[in-house]
Amino acid sequence: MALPELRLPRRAGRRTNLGLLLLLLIAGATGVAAYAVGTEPATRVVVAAHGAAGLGLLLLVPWKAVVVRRGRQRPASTRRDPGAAIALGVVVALAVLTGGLHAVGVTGPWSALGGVDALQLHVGAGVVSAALLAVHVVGARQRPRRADLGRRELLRTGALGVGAVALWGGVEGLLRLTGAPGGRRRSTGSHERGTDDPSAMPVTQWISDSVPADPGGSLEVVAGGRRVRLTAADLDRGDEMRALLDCTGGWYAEQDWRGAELDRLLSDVLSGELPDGGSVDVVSATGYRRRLPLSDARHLLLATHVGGRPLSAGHGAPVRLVAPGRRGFWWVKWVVRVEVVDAPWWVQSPFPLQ
Ligand code: HEM
Ligand SMILES: Nc1nc2c(c(=O)[nH]1)N[C@H]1C(S)=C(S)[C@@H](COP(=O)(O)O)O[C@H]1N2
Ligand SMILES: [Mo]
Repeated sequence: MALPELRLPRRAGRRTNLGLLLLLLIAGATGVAAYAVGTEPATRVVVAAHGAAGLGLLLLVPWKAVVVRRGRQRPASTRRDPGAAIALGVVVALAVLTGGLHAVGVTGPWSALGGVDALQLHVGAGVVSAALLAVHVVGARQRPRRADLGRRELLRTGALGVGAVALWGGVEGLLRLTGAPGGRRRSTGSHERGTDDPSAMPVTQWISDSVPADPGGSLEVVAGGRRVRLTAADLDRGDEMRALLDCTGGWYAEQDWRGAELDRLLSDVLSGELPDGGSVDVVSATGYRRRLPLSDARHLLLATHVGGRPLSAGHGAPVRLVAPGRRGFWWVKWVVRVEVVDAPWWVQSPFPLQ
């Protein structure tokens, strides 16, 4: 590498490492948060912070190179086994590379890599790097010190933050100026795929779910001690909603959906007002399920049609949930049961498990 003359004082190495640690922790936290939020401006803020933290790592590469070289000059007996450290460097570099590729618009999927795309590699690298980072930090000699929170250190940290945000802003500006596909992506980072053309919209499963052979032909609604069975024809009430599906896999599409508004459906079943609190469980034929606050029911649709035609099997026939403002994993497909429950919506796994 360059910088052969540069002889850093001991504390500089420590500062570099703490800066890298801070950026990695922010990247990991905002990466996960980016999947939990679905509406502006939260998506914009979280995704911008994520991009800045990830790109900010690049600013520290020249210094880290010196720290690494100095470590190699130490007597072998005082050195740590570098295996985990090298692996960490490789997966973090892979995360930055694949995140950048997705952002620019080089998204894959690549058949040579078994059909995985840039964002799948990216999230995989992010998760593996979290595990390796834990090993690396536990084995490190460095412990927190009072001086880490001194005025000088805070100023330096602030300068790193400003540099990181400026780098992210520069990349975003360049994508727009050059007309790269990435310049047109949503605030979540997703690229448009198949708006107003459901057959061009990807069919995606969350982790391990698959299109059921027999999704059943009816829906069970359970509320207020009643149990009602409805057919897809009963659900085609002509309620319409234009809504945008934004998959955490990095694509989005806006469609005209048609079916039954959930709150009206539930008040029919209850023959009256919905309770004030509580939640609604939306359960798929496959067992996949999500719990949403009942107060959202007014904005939710049980859709039987999209773009004026019945849903295809892949897109959730005979009925699927449409949940505007929520990421794709909330849009339960092949719905067989809708049940009003007392438990709060957050009593569930934050992300589906299948
Ligand atoms: C080591 C941890 C990680 C690093 C260093 C990292 C770094 C990055 C970088 C550099 C970008 C490109 C940003 C841009 O050019 O604007 C990016 C994008 C992205 N990352 Fe990560 N990331 C990490 C972990 C994660 C995790 C765990 C998730 C999700 C669970 C995630 C989700 C995303 C998404 C959705 C994008 C696209 C955002 C956009 O297009 O602006 N990342 N990441
Ligand atoms: N039953 C079930 N519903 C599901 C999923 C799933 O795996 N199983 N995946 C969700 C995810 S992650 C997304 S992005 C959307 C994708 O909808 P589409 O396949 O119609 O594009 O469905 C959601 N509904
Ligand atoms: Mo998704």
